[in-house]
Amino acid sequence: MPESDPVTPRGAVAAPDEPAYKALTRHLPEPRFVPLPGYARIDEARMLAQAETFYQTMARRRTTRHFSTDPVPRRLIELAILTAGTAPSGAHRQPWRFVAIDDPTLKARVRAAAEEEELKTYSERMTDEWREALHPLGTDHVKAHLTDAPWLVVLFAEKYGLRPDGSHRKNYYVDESVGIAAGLFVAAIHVMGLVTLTHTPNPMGFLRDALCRGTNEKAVLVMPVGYPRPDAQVPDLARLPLEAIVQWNA
Ligand code: IYR
Repeated sequence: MPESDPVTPRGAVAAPDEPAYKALTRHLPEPRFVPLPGYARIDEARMLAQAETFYQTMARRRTTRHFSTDPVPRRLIELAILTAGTAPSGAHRQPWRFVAIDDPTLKARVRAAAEEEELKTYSERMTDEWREALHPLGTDHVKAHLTDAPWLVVLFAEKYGLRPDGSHRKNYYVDESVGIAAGLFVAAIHVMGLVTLTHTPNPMGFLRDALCRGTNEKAVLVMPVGYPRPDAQVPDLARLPLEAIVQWNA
């Protein structure tokens, strides 16, 4: 049904130029639309100024492994998770779930399990090429940040939903959706003046058990969140310039 013709009743005979698949959703309720909320154009000078400021802010984001143990209010974690939850997602399934941990015993359990897996990864699972690629980043199996940081936020991907009768409800573009949510989480943490690190323990299975999540979920990232330590360091890295990451037209 063309957008410009909102009065045509559903179930009406499709126009001859309408694709046949349109008939397949005729039994479904009419989708509800509302006016785009809270949008007001801003002038170009302000757009430029805001875009420049946001870029400069994000360009200062760095990943450090050196976290302070200073506490962080729970509301800040809630706001970062709410921000992550604004991500677009396949069929609006919102297939992200966050487990926020500040219980020191649980943090210690996650750290111990992660380190056990990472020791095997760094010693046995990684190829020499991979180990060499990571060498400049100074990573190893010791994950002190998992207990130093006041919060651990574990991001799970909901691979499929579960209906009350136990049947599976398909989710779509889960990796893409969860990846976008993770990016927004990282940005939110940064603009609030905190730091996080996207830790990817491998394999991740232990997190589902330790955090009592369902088999329809898969842990994707463990993100310690906190203040950087006053002596925090980062590897000496540079980001690619614009011309290396963009092509304008063909
Ligand atoms: N998951 C391991 C190893 C690791 C892998 C990559 I690729 C990194 O960019 C960083 C670390 C770990 O978290 O240590």
